[in-house]
Amino acid sequence: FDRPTEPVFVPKGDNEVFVVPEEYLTDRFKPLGSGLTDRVGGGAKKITVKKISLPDLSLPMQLDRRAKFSLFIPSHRKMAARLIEVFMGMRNLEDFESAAVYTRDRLNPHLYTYALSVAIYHRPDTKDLNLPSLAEIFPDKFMDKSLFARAREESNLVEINQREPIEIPRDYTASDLDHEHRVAYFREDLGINLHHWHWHLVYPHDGPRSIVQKDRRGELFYYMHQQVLARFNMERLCNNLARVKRFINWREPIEEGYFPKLDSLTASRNWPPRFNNSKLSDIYREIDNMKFDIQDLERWRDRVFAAIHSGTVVDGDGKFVELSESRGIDILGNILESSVLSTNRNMYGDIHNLGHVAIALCHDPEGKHLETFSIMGDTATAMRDPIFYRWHGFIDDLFQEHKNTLPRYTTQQLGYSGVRVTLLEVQTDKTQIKNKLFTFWQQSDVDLSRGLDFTPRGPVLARFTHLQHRPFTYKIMVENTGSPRMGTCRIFMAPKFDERSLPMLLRDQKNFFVELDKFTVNLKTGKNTITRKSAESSVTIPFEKTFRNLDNQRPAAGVQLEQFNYCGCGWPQHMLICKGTSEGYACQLFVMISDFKDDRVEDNNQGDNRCADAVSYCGIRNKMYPDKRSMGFPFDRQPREGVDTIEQFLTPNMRIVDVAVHHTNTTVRPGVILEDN
Ligand code: CUO
Repeated sequence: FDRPTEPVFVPKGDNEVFVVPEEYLTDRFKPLGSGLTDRVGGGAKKITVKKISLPDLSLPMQLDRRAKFSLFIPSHRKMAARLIEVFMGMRNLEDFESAAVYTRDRLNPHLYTYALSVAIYHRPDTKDLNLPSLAEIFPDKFMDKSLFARAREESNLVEINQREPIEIPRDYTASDLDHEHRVAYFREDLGINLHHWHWHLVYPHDGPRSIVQKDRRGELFYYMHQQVLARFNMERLCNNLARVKRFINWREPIEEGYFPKLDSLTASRNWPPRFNNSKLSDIYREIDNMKFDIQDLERWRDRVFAAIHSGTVVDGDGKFVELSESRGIDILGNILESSVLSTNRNMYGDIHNLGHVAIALCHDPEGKHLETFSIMGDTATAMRDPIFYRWHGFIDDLFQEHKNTLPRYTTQQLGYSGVRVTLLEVQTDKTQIKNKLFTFWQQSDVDLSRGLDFTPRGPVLARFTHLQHRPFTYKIMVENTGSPRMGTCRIFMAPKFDERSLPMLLRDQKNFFVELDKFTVNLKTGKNTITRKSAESSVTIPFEKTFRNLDNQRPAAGVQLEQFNYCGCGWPQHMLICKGTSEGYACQLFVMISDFKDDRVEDNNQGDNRCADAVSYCGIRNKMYPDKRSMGFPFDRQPREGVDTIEQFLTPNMRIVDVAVHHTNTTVRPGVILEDN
């Protein structure tokens, strides 16, 4: 993975180098002969690469080495699917390694890194390997371009042990004259963007069916992105912005411009900006082998609406498939995204992916200027752009349209007879403060050196500023009048008031509820006290997995990468709650204990629990989604007749409490122990 544009036989670390068969060299290097292949500094470990019969790479080779790669562009998608197939098809680890070495110098580095990551994640013999952070391999997708010149200066002039981290200012992409900039810290957060890249890596929409077909992947596409919107909306409300306006009229100019200020280190084209009031056009780009009209998108959208209202979709043979209460959302997810599991791509098209493309290419829809796509075209960067949320607002609206047709949950389905929640509170750790949460800014460092191909080598750190919160603990008291039994504890939080400071109606508020945690509890007869720490959340990955603690976790010489437990899918812990306001932002915390016998999933697969930090948004590798209820339960449907507020919605096994989120505008240095602030 390291230094993706350098030839593979150049030593990557201090301690190892690949020795490749001569025919693995590209045409440029072949004449230089075998001397090249074992050109190593003293003492480095040589890894001899096995000669295998070479796979047919003609398809993925069509993408230029210096082009950009987008999972949303159909022709790129096919190339990636082919390369994944090649990697997945290698019979053993040695052959896989050999194929990876051979392809690396021939293929586009972005395409290569994506396909290699998917293969490592899905192959049984590499599942123990952990992927390096994409922010380290392609730092140019995550940080300000001015940084790289400074990094070059630092690494050329300053000895390794005297180097200082290069600070990235918090406000580099825009000024507060642009209202949307108030939530730039959310959109541009490193951890959030890494989560999104990893999610799409774990749930590829194309490639061999064996890796695409995962339990409820279409539903998870809906739920994960719905939660991103809920979180973003909450963040907007506490920054005095109205909720996201869905992007529904594609003929209208897009009000929000965005200038990413990212610079591509590896491609010959940079990330183009989008000016205010840009308009979409029909796409006809021979260079990408791609042609579609806005009208195609509209036609597909109308067909999906019609399908939702009739309760059925039509498959490729003209047969009706019911959008049932339990399976409908999963079917729709695959249709809308779309994935290769779509019931009928001819009929329902490829709405979400091509929407990303139309937006990403609105500055050069016909390729006249030889420009390439903007950040909306890459899953590692798309969430930086305000339009991402407006586009997904439209996509989510289609899902909600389907959810609105489903029967409402009855009190019987929501309740848990004999179980009553008698107390819910949350306490900031190491204080006596109850029902107040605290946020502030923190700095963290990322090592850029894997991704920078200039010498001299050695770590070069970039220093980010991101939101952080003081850890807290939930306390829940439950009375059980029955025999000992199990329950699922579901914790959500939502804003209490809308944009006009009026109490929210539940039919609105339900879409704002952000999942904070979900876990199984054992209830004994009588009184039970449940405590749970914010860091244990089932939606997040620990802070250290987003920002590795560089001093403690840098691999010592000889230590293999697999000793890092780096499973990147999961919302970053430092973004678990919204920023709040200085005077305290009013939220409602909600807890529900549901009946475990309705939640339990029978799954005898061993699975892989090491990457199971963020199961709510990412599932568990090689296992079924561990909760039988609809994702988002109990807020995934309209409330029952006569229920207007969350208070009226409650059954005895639920409880709410008012919580205020307070923000202090101070910044703490890296590694400061949070509880002591
Ligand atoms: Cu994750 Cu639009 O699906 O980006």
